[in-house]
Amino acid sequence: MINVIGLGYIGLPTALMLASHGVKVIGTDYNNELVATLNTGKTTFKEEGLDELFQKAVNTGIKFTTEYQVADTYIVSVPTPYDKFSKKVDPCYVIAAVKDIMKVCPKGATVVIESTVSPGTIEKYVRPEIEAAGLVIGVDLNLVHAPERIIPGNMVFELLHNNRTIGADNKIIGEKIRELYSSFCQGEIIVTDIKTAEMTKVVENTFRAVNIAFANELAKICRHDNMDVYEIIKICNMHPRVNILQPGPGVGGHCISVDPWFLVGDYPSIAKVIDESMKTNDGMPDFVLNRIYEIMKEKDMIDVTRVGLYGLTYKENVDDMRESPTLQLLESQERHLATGLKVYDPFIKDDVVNNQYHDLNTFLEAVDFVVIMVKHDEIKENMDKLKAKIVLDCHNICKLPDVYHI
Ligand code: SAJ
Repeated sequence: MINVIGLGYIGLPTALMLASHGVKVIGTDYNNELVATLNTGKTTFKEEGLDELFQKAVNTGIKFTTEYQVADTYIVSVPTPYDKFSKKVDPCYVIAAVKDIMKVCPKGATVVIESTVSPGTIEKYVRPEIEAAGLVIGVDLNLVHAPERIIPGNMVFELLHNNRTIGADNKIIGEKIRELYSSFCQGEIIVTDIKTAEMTKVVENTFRAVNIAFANELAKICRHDNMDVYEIIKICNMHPRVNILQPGPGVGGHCISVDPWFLVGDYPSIAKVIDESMKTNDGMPDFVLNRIYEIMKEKDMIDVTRVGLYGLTYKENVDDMRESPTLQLLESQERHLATGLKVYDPFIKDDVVNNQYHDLNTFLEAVDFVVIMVKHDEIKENMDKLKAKIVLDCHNICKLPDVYHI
């Protein structure tokens, strides 16, 4: 039996995937409300194919609870935030989960940590907890790190098809966990050691962060000297060895905007490119805010309440707002003691910010200037409604004439 600890964006789909492939699974989360929702038969976030997967898993007997279970394998998918000052990973949730597991687990159980951690975290923080409890690692309890790679927006497909990495202390346990993931994973599964697995995960997200930062920096250079960054990237990408990503209003989500900081925190005197890249990405919401003021000035517009931000989520077609560039921009606006920007996102039904709208048409009636912060399909399908507006398109998706870009 597998006990999946933490039923968030990664733990829930993983638990459902295992259960729907015939593995006996119980999902545990300390959040009563979340567990109650799952037990009423509803998923807790939107993701293509998740509801169908949920139904399948429920039919094959998955259970959800707030209690830790007696199981032979535990999969830990809890958040790993970073400390805003030191930039280092904060492993408190992982440690708490391992401590709770040790209260119930039988001798010889395996703990698989899926949460993203910086290289050495398991060595530095998790092993000592287990040893302090008087358990011998490799005898009483086995440790494995199996970082996930699925992308929000395409999670179910990627869970099935991505290659995976398993880090383990010894081959036998590594192979055992590889077999568990093979129950659903059609990709290649590599077994390595724990520290290598920790590093690969952080490096993958850092690679993307640095590449996005490069695109964002190009956008700034091009803005400074009035060049078309999109045309330039398009042409450069026709070179056989160049593949530049797209600039945008900032980098959000709980991975790419967080994980690279772990390396800066742990290796501050070495990780210079990464540090600068993260600062470049983090500066984008402010850059957009400046663009808004510049364009308002150009258009002799003085009423900021006639400006609307389209999109609140961290990227297109998901309902996840964590570290979203729009939220960062609104925060920055407040720091400048200016407020009044209107906001709308089709994926956010609750009121989460001031001046938030819940219907596209009403939102558009209330503003003259629209800033496309997120390229949801909805706005792509309704571009003609922006015809009479001033538009700042942060994603280069609007083909109307006289559109502004970052
Ligand atoms: N973004 C850009 N320009 C681009 C691509 C993305 O500005 O060209 C922005 C997005 O708008 C978004 C942010 O970057 O705000 C991150 O989005 P994303 O789609 O690049 O990635 P995530 O954070 O949704 O998922 C990433 C993925 N990692 C990699 O692609 C290396 C995913 O595979 C990981 O599983 C996930 O992080 C994770 O959980 O670690």
